[in-house]
Amino acid sequence: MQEQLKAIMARVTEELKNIQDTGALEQLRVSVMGKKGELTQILRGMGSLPAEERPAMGQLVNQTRAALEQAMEERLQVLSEMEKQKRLEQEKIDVTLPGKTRSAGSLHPMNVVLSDLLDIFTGMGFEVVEGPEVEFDHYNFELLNLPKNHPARDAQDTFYIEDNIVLRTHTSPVQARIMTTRKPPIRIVCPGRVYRADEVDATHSPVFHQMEGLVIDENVSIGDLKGTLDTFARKLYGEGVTTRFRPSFFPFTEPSAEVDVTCAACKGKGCRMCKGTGWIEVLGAGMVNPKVLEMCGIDPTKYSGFAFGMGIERLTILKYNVPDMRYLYENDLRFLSQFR
Ligand code: 2U9
Repeated sequence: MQEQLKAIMARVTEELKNIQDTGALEQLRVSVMGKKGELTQILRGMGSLPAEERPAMGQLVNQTRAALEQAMEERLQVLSEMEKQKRLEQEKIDVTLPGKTRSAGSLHPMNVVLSDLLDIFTGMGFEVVEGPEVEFDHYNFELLNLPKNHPARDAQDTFYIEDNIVLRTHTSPVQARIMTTRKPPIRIVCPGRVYRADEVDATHSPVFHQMEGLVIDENVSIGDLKGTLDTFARKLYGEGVTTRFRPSFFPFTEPSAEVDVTCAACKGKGCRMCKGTGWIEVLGAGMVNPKVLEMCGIDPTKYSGFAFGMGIERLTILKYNVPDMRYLYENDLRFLSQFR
């Protein structure tokens, strides 16, 4: 038994030198000192020794056990430290490396313009209303005094879904819907997508965006229209900017005007932007045609109103000096990232 103990001690001492990781060390410990380990077996076998030999033998087993435990503990310290160093080496982070920059997005230029417009008009007490893009002929044309056979209803300009259903050609049907369902006073702006069967070029697209406005109340005059649009022009382009009305025609307004705003680039002196005139056309407007009021169920002897409309693409192109409308639709980051 003594020989056995010596042999175990010698063998384990030798094995410990070669062990390179804590997992293997634990395996060795279990094989020697675990429940079924060699040393444990020897301790169990002591029962078969003569009683007088047992104390000395017991002491020897315990000494061997203590010596092995110490040797293993020392090796464990060394291996743990080695493993820790290796882990630290692997997990090393170079804190001087540049970080990953997150690229922030930005509003599309037309959304910048739209939110400016909404700020200006809600600031003047207008409510924002939206409506369907697929619209009945009745709201898109009929109620707006565009009877059957009117040239603007020509299939060249309008996308028909069915005989009496179209893709709206303006946001005016949203106002018509409100007029048929509410009583004055009405003070609304209606932004949204509209559709016309146009060829794509630098200034046209079959899908574009408008914002129209409508005010109806007792005693609304063309002076109120002029004051509202002057305020709008000043808020959009700055103090000193004003509007100029030129006579025009729309079936839904009478009288009607094309509205110019002082050229923001030259403050009215005349430049390339305004082709030397000092004015830029940005709006259409007029007093709501009494026929339209009547068709929408509003008494034209009691109420009057004004309406106006503008193209958001056109306003955006003018604000940022964009040479071609198609840039607004192509989502090319080289274009869009200029508006951060
Ligand atoms: C109702 C009554 C009247 C809306 C109006 C314009 C003048 C106008 C154009 C501007 C450029 C369209 O995008 S554009 O091509 N719009 O000139 N729009 S008055 O008048 C209305 C609307 C609804 C019930």
